[in-house]
Amino acid sequence: MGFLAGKKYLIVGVASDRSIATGIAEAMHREGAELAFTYQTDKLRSRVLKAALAYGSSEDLIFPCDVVSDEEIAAVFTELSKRWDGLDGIVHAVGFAPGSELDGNYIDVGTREGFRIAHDISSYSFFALAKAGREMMRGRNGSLLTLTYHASQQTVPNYNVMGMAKASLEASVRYLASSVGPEGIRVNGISAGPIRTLAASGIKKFRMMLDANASKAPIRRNVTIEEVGNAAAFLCSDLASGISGEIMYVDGGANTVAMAFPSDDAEA
Ligand code: NAD
Ligand code: 0WE
Repeated sequence: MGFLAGKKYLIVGVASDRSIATGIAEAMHREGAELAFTYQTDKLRSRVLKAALAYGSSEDLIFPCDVVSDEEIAAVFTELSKRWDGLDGIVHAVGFAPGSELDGNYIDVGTREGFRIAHDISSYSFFALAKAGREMMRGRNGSLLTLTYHASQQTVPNYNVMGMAKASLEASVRYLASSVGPEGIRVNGISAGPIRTLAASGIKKFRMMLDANASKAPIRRNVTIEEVGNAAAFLCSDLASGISGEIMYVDGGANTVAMAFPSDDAEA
């Protein structure tokens, strides 16, 4: 029996079969969890349905949800509570800033509106889902999980305002953990290394970033959505009952290296 047998989770952030949320759904399904999903737009519905069916879910457990809308977020839990008597956790794998904010020197390309959108979609939405899902998680030792990136702590070219939004999201993990811990809910984040997903497509020099990261990482390669999925399933499970307010790195150790020689292996 898997370590998530009998547990029910809502997954927010599937957009393709390469989404980090898809890797998480796969691992959670393998460990016996029941899953519900949301999709951002009608255009993405068929892809989310495909993932839902692949991971043991069904058409009546997928819900529209643009996280900028409190009404749509509320409707997800209204509908979900008609099908499930409770919820053991929410996975938030959502991030967005206008494309123009992620291409060029921060002080040149940054705007007030870009800042607002990045923080609303990438950080506030985690809090909004936690607030709306709180009632369904009551009395079940639930767990909230989000996805972040190390550019919240150290600069990465072009990540710009997303770095601020991820710093806010990581602080939100700690404040939410402190806030809902007394009711048994744990809150954590996974800081993933770079992975080629839809959110990474169109990012200039992403190939170079992947290569640089692989050579810096102690494991000398990039991580996969399956590896992030396994860590996510663990953090959401009772195996992680002592872990809350934590940002766990799943980046092959890249964040622990201050300096790497590019030709390390060749010269060894
Ligand atoms: P992805 O494009 O597959 O997923 C991003 C998701 O965000 C999509 O499902 C999209 O529909 C959703 N989204 C965006 N705006 C939304 C809105 N207004 N309402 C509802 N949903 C919305 O890309 P991904 O890489 O799997 O991203 C998932 C998370 O992982 C993001 O938070 C991202 O910042 C984080 N992350 C990604 C990487 C990477 O290199 N890919 C590394 C570390 C962290
Ligand atoms: O969090 C992310 C992706 C964030 C993202 C990506 C896009 C592209 C398309 C947010 N908003 C948008 N908006 C769009 O219009 N990552 C961790 C992946 C990523 O994105 C980068 C990276 C890495 C790594 C952007 C610049 C530099 C590095």
